[in-house]
Amino acid sequence: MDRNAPCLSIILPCYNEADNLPLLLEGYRQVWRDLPAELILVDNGSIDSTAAVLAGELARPEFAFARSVRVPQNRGYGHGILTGLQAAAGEFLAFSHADMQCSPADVFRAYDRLLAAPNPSQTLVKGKRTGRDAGASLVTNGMAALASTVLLTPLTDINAQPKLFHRSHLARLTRPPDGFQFDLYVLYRARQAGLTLLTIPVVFGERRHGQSKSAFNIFARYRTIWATVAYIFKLRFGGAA
Ligand SMILES: Nc1nc2c(ncn2[C@@H]2O[C@H](COP(=O)(O)OP(=O)(O)O)[C@@H](O)[C@H]2O)c(=O)[nH]1
Ligand SMILES: [Mg+2]
Repeated sequence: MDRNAPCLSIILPCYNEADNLPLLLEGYRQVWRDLPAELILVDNGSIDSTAAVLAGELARPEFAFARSVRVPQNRGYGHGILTGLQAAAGEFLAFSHADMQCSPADVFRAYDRLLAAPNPSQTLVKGKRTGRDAGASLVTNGMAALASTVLLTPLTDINAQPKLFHRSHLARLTRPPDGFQFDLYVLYRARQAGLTLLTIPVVFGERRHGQSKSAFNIFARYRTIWATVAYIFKLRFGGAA
């Protein structure tokens, strides 16, 4: 690998997150390390002012560690992350969320954990949420239990962020789903390949601006849950892997 290539690329998919972007960049700037690393903000076909805000913020010298890629038309969360991963130059690749629910420091904590592992290139580090209310934990644990049972491999807190792995894992993502099931697919492929999965505890805060697109009301939440249940069975029995 090129000696000047970044050791770490952090991908944040952004869909209509214009109001969060200045806070997000400032959050990353505060914890940024003296490493050859890059932050890639994926404008995932946003229809708010994300493109203009990104252009303005990324022109500022203090955010020189960051760049953006744009998906012209939104195809879903997973497709946005994949676009960022494919544009990344880092030896290790991380992704997380852009709505300020996840602490920027978590990515670097995950990186420390990965480098301390016996075989970092065969390891995936993921967040595991703590301190959540009982209802949210029930859904998360139920989904993880179902996925673990149907897919015959242990999985926990599938949608916690961040996720971090060696770039060689990208080649295993041969049939990535476009939507919110992307996280499950990344973890399942890691299990299939025999990677070691390690977790770090993380706390998810409240979204700072805007609203969740996957769970903005009870119907959206159930739709997302149902789509994920269907996807779990498709992964196991329908050749979706
Ligand atoms: N819903 C949705 N979120 C996207 C998409 N592309 C990127 N994202 C980002 O994915 C992250 C999580 O989305 P969010 O709606 O907050 O989902 P939740 O946190 O699971 O309720 C945010 O940073 C979004 O900006 C997309 O196509 N749809
Ligand atoms: Mg969110």
